[in-house]
Amino acid sequence: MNYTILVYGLGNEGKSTWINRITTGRFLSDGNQTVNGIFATNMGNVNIKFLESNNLEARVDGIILFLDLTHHNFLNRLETMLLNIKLSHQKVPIVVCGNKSDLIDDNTLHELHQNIDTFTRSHNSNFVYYTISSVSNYNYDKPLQCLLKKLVFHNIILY
Ligand SMILES: Nc1nc2c(ncn2[C@@H]2O[C@H](COP(=O)(O)OP(=O)(O)OP(=O)(O)O)[C@@H](O)[C@H]2O)c(=O)[nH]1
Ligand SMILES: [Mg+2]
Repeated sequence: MNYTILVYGLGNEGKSTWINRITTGRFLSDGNQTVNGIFATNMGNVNIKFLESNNLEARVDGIILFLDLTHHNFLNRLETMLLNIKLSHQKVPIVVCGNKSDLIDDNTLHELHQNIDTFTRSHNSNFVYYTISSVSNYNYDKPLQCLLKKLVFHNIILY
């Protein structure tokens, strides 16, 4: 199984750091535009090409959108980025990562989660949201797990 996943977002959101964390386990922020990873699963090995870009033109199987939780106007930025994605990718599964949760206190995080829940319900969007951190490793593997479930099951063919 081979998939290409676009790791999408503006600058400094933590895209390269997460790609390094998920492919090598290390905390490293510099990185190439493209990194290949092989993941052992109960359905066999899955080869993933992670394409880091703020460009939506490439044909990809899934998109992971990165947004830094510490930046202002999280929901506005989320809405804008989702609209951009929808213009060129209508059917591709999307996972949104609110990143750098280690820098946010629990009360602010709780409030953010409530706002994101409301946003998700009112926008009838087809994305899945995770709060993550590449520093504390909180939920860092969930975005890939979630996308793989959607991609692998989508491709199952009954002979
Ligand atoms: N505290 C904290 N810092 C993080 C986390 N993830 C990334 N960073 C830091 O955020 C900064 C930007 O990370 P990058 O991974 O380079 O961000 P990027 O989105 O790839 O940025 P560009 O390649 O410039 O678009 C670096 O200083 C990272 O160490 C996190 O979960 N928590
Ligand atoms: Mg980068």
